[in-house]
Amino acid sequence: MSEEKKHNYSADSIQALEGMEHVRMRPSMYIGDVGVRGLHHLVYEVVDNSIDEALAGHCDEISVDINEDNSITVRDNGRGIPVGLHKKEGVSALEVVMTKIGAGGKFDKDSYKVSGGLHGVGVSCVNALSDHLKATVHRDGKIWEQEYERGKTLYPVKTVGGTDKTGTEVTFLPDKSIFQQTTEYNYDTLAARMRELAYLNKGITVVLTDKRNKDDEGNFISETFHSTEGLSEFVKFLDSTREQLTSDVISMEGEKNGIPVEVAMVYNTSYSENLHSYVNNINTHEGGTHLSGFRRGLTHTLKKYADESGLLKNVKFEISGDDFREGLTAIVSVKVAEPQFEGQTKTKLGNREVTSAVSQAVAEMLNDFLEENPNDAKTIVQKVILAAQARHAAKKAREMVQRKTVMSIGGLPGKLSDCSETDPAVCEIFLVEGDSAGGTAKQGRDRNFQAILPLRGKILNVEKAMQHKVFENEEIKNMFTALGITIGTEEDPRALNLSKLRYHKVVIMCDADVDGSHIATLILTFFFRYMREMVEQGYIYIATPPLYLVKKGQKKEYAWDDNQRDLIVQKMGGGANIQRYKGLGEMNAEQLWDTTMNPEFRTLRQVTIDNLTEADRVFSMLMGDDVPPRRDFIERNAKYANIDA
Ligand code: 0RA
Repeated sequence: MSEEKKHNYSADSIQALEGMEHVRMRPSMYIGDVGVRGLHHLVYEVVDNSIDEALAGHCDEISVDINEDNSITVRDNGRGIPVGLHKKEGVSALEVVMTKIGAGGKFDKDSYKVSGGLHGVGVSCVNALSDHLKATVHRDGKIWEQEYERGKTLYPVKTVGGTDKTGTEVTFLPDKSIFQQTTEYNYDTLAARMRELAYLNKGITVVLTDKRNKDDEGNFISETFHSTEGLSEFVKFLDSTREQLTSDVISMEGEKNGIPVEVAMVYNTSYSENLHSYVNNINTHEGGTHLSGFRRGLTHTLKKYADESGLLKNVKFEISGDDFREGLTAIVSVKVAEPQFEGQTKTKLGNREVTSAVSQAVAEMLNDFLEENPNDAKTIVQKVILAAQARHAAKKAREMVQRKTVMSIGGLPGKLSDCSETDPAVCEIFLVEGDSAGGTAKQGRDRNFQAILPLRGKILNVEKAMQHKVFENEEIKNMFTALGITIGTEEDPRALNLSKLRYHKVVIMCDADVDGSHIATLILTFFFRYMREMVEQGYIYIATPPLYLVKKGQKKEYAWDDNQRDLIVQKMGGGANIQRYKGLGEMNAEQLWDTTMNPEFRTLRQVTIDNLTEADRVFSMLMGDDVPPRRDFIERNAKYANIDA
C-alpha cells in the first residue's frame, strides 16, 4: 500500500469498517485473542445470552453440544429471540441481534444485562467470526430460521414449521481463517466453565455433550451441571480434597444498597488462601472493590469477635489481615449494572460503591454465624492465632531470602550456572531436575543467554507446608535469588517484586516420565502459590524432551510419542534401532541441545492459567492429602501437565 493510500485509509475507512467488518479485521479487540482462549470465548458469549434469559426468569435449561465438526450448538428454553420487525433497522429483530455489533438484548428495556462475556460483545461478534452460523427460534407457535456466512445474512428470516415450545438455538462453526492456531474445542475447558456457571446461577441446568466422542456404552460423552445451593456448593466442590475445619459452609445471599451480593466461605486445614471473585459471572482474577469489601468485612468482624471473646488475652504478637484468610476458601459474586473493569487484563472491578455493600453483607453473615456457632468460632480464632504466629516466623525467613538477593555480587546461588547476557528479555533459565541432568544441560546450553539451576530431587510440596518452611527451603531460596525476585512492597508485604527479574523465560526441564511430571507439578505448584504473577505474565515454560531416539546407520531422528516413533521406524525401513530415554540423564549434551534447548527446534509449552478457580482445585487435589481423587485424575490425564494450569 502506498503512503498516500494509507492516509486515505485512516481518514475515511474507519467508519465503513465499523461493525461486523471491523470485528473480522480486529478480532482480538472483541474477544481477547484468536488462540485457544478466543475460540472458547465464542461459546461463552453465546451461552451468556441464554444465562441472561434465565436470570430474567424465562429459561431454566441450556444445552451446549460440541458437534462432530467442532461446530457448537447452544440451545435454551427461553422466550426465543424476538423475530418481529425492528422498526429502526427495518428487518427482523433476530437479524439485528445477529448482525449489529452491540445490539445484544438492549432493545428489551425490562431486562438489564447482568451476565455477558468478558468483553460483553454479543452474539453478533460470534457470527462475524464464524464460517457459518444458523439461528433457530421457537416462538409464537412457529419455528423461525436464518443463516449467515462470516456474518453476512444468507436469506431473510423465514418460518420452517410449527412448534408448541419456545426457545433459541444457535449453531456456529468458527472461521479457520481467523482462528488459525486451532478450531478444536477442549471438552474440559468448556466443562469447567459450564460447571462454574451452574454454581454461580443456581437452579439453571446446563448440559454439555461432546458428539465427537462416545463412552464404552456407545453414548456421547455428556455431563449435566446443576446446583440447588449455588455458591455454598461451589465452595464445597473446590474444597472437596481439603479437610474442612468447621462443620458448615458460611454463606449469605441478598441485596445491599441495590447490589445483589452472594458470598460463601469455609476454613480448611491448609495454609493457602483461596479467594475467588465474580462480577456478572465473570471471574475477576485481579479482584477489585468487591474483594476489598470482602476482606474488610471479614477482618473487622473476626477481629472484633476475637477481641471481645477474650481469646486473644495471651497473644503477644500483632494479628494482620492475612492471618484471617489462611486456610480460607471463599467466593464472592456480585451483579453490577454498569461494571467498570480495570487492570492489566480488565478483570479488576473498579466501582467504588461495591466495597461497602459487600463488606456490610459479609459482616452481617459472619456475625450471625459466630453467634450461632460458638465452637466453630473458637476453632476459627485459634486457627487465626496460629497463622499469625507462623507469619512472624515466615517474615524472618523471608528477610533472609531478601538479604541474600540484595547482595548481588557473590550473592547468586553456587549451583547456578549463569549466562553472560544481562538483558532479562533475552535471558532464559532452565530449572533442571537433579545434579547430573543439570551437568548435561550446563554443557549443552548456549551460555550467552541460557542459565542452568539444578534442583535437587523432589522439591518441597508447598501445598502442604507452612509459609516459613517454604521460605526456609534451600531450593526455593535458590530460585528466588537466581531469579532476582524479592517479596514485599510498602503496600503489600507479600507482593512480588519482579522489577529485578533476571530472566524472561523460566523453563522447567524434567524427565519425560511419571516422576518427572510429579516434580514438574511440584515446581508449578510453587509458582502458582508463591509466584503467581510470573505465571500470569507468561514467564513460565515447560520443556518437552523427546521420548525416543530412532537410529539407522548415520540417520537419527527423535520422537515425542509412540505414534511419531512408529512413523519414523516405518520411514527408515527395517533394522532401525530404538532407544527409549528414561530420563534427561540418558541424553548427552548435544542431544539435549538439539531436541530440548535449541530455540530453533525445541517446543516450549507456555504455562497459562485458563481458569484460575479450576487450577486452584486441581493443584490442591494433586498436591493434597487425599490420594484417590489424585490417582483418578492422573489416570484420566496421563499427561496432566497439559491441563493448562
Ligand atoms: C430480548 C428480548 C426477548 C428475548 C431475548 C432478548 C432473548 C435473547 C436470547 C439469546 C439467547 N437466548 C435468548 N433468549 C431470549 C424477549 C422479549 C419478549 O418476549 O417479550
